[in-house]
Amino acid sequence: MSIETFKICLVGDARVGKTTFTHALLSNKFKQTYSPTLGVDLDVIIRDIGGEKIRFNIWDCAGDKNFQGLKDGYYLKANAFIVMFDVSKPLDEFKKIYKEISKKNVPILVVGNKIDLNPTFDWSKIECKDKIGISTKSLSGLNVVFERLAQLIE
Ligand SMILES: Nc1nc2c(ncn2[C@@H]2O[C@H](COP(=O)(O)OP(=O)(O)OP(=O)(O)O)[C@@H](O)[C@H]2O)c(=O)[nH]1
Ligand SMILES: [Mg+2]
Repeated sequence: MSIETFKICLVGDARVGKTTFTHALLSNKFKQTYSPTLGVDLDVIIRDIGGEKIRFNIWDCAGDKNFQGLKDGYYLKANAFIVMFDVSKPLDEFKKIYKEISKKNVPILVVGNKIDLNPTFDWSKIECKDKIGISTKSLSGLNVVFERLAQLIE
């Protein structure tokens, strides 16, 4: 039986927690050390959504500007984007990335990570419909991301 597969591009500034997030999904553990992604990492996450197994192919794209020349290739045929930002840091870079991705006419889920560092983050600063706060450190909200993605794609 074939399993429904979605390509998800996970983007955002360097150090916002993209790779820590996929690592936590796969291991249920928080990774404290930072090692920059070199280009892109591919992770496969399978989740039961509404009684059906869905395979999410997560393209974890480097935030480092040196790899920006490659990103149009990574983004080809994405079913959705996760634009991740750090709720404890300024939002300038997030706003630039969100603006660029929103031109693509593909569903976007905005994920504010590191809620443990700033639990009172003011969400009215994020002017988009589909947004969610998580903490990869305390492993909170991680599965909700996939439920929301599945809703956005269908
Ligand atoms: N306090 C806290 N720290 C976090 C959280 N998520 C990630 N971090 C830390 O933030 C750093 C982020 O590292 P990565 O996940 O590798 O960052 P990235 O977004 O993949 O960065 P690039 O690969 O360079 O684009 C690591 O030191 C993590 O331990 C979180 O929810 N809370
Ligand atoms: Mg990374």
